[in-house]
Amino acid sequence: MASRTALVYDDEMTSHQLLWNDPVCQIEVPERLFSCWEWLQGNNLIERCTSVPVREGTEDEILLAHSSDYLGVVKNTEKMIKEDLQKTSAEYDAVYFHPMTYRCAKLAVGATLELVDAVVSGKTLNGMALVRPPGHHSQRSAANGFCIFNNVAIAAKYAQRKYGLQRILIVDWDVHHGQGTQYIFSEDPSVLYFSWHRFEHQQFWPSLRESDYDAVGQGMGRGFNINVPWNKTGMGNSDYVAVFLHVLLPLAFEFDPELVLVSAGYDSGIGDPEGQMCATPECFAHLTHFLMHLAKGKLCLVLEGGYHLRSLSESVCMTVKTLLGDPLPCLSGEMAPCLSTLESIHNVRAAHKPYWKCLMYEDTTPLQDLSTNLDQAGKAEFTPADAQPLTPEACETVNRDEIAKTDKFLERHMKEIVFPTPSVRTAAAVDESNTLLLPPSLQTEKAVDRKEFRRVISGFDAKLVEEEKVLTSLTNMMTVLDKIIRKEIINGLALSCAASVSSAMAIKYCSNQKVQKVLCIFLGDIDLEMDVDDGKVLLINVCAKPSQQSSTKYKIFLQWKEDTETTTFFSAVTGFILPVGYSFQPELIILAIGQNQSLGKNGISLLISLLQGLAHSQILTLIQDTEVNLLKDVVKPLTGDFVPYFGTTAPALKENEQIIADLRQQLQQEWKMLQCSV
Ligand code: X5A
Ligand code: ZN
Repeated sequence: MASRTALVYDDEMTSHQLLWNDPVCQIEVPERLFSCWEWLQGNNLIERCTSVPVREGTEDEILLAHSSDYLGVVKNTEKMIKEDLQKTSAEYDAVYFHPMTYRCAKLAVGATLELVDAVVSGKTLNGMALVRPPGHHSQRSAANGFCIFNNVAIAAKYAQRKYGLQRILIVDWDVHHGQGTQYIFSEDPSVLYFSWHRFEHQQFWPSLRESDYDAVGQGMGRGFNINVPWNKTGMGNSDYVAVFLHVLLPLAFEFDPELVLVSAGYDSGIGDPEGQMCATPECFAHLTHFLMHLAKGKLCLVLEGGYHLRSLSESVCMTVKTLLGDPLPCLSGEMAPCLSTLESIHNVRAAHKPYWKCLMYEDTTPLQDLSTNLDQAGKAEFTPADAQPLTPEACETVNRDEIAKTDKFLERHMKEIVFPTPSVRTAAAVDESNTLLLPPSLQTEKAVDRKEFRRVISGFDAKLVEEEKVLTSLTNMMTVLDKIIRKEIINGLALSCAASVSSAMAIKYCSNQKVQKVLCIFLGDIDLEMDVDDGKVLLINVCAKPSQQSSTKYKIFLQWKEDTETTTFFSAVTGFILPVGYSFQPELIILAIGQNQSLGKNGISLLISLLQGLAHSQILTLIQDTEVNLLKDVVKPLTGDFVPYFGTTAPALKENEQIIADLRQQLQQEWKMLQCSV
């Protein structure tokens, strides 16, 4: 069977290389590509993907984004001798040509288009193209920043032409601003371009005024260009995820793309000499995971930058593993975005408020005059290697030491965060009458009547063990939970005759088993007092009926007017539930679906799917038997072969947005990922 993930690669693209001494260009080496390939091989990821052969992009395809004069210039370099290559290179900023450059650049375009064909035609769900030279700095008539043809821009135009796509999202997570892509689509409302980039108040290359947050697009394209400037180096996992949760995802879901293209540069990863950022490889798994929820999962990643070979390769592996549907490692590090990030998030949200319904209730104005005051705030400064003038040889040593330091860090780090994947992903325990509702491939569990289980149950309430039906339902639940805790399965579900009792018991069992932090999300009415005050359990109750209780740090009540099942819920998920979840960093998740929950099936499956970014994807789902019709919709996201789809997320009711905003305000000092303003 063809795998759901395409991989496009050809080692011929390693033949483009620098032939003279140039300190700016020397980091863009052929090994970048080969090292990714080797690392994928070492992790047995290549055989798990559908391998797609590369081809040359045609002239017509290149002309979708470039002028014929410029195509002519590049074509001419094929026959040039070194001196002329050097001369042509010097006409552009940070570019080198080699006799094989034209050929490789055509292969990079063709590889990207083959990937788009595989994904849009439905041959595969998603995929990645490993290409050189990169593309996102390349402009209609200019090479720039190691880029010859703009692979991703051409791909977007190609997908529009060939498949009639009307909305394409381009996410550029490379650490540099893809100004080339921005220029090509700045007046085009059919392509939403998002880029974050090292900016440092315009001090960092390419040092353009139009890389700042207030460049929102022009003419018809106003609102369709999103720039998030990084004004500090040292940005890490929490900064990246905060920008996704509070900027990209709300806008992207409202945009409702039919295809997502990623300018996947990994110079935004730890150890990169260009980026000087701190995001660890698993961060890219999380970014990928978020994007897999758009466009019915149609996601194409195309390599751009990334100059620390180990960091680049580990991050590419994390990306591909996630595309394949493997469980995600937990995001490491302290989960709190820095002040400078909050300033950028605030500014870009303010700048885009006129164009996006999801931002319309913001009461914000840009903070540009604060930025200089904030200059001292934010991340610990990196000590720049060139603080005092160094000889070229000394420079070389410093760089080598820096590279080795990250190598060592990553070797340890990856051992710490990646744990072996259980061979069974999902198991279910439901009573006989309901097994028919489950897909035949699913592993079903029979309740195991263990002394230990009985002890927990009778310790909670002695009467419960006497009722056959209740006892079975609770032992069902514990059988599945126990397997999750023992890492025999990744996630599971159980039907319950009383979701409140089952959740309370599941929490108890976790604490007996020394599971330190449990996130319990309860949808619907809870009809007993939950004992969650020891800081080991965080309860979020999403309920329709207004409760008198007010929220505390570990017991949060989210209620709103029932009307808008998708919209309100959507902003609650990205703007509240996930930020709290990422701040808490649970070891295990209990998701209970009780009575009177007012959410639609799409909402529930989206929540289940996105929650798999937390707790190593370990989720126990409890469904009250009255809600048994939701069984199928719960199983699909758990087994991972389904993408919930919403359609565009229309404007939410002001009162409901206000409820979420107030809660965010109340709890953002406790759960720092909730912050989206300074
Ligand atoms: C694709 C890419 C970076 C160019 C940096 C020039 N280009 N200083 O990462
Ligand atoms: Zn870059």
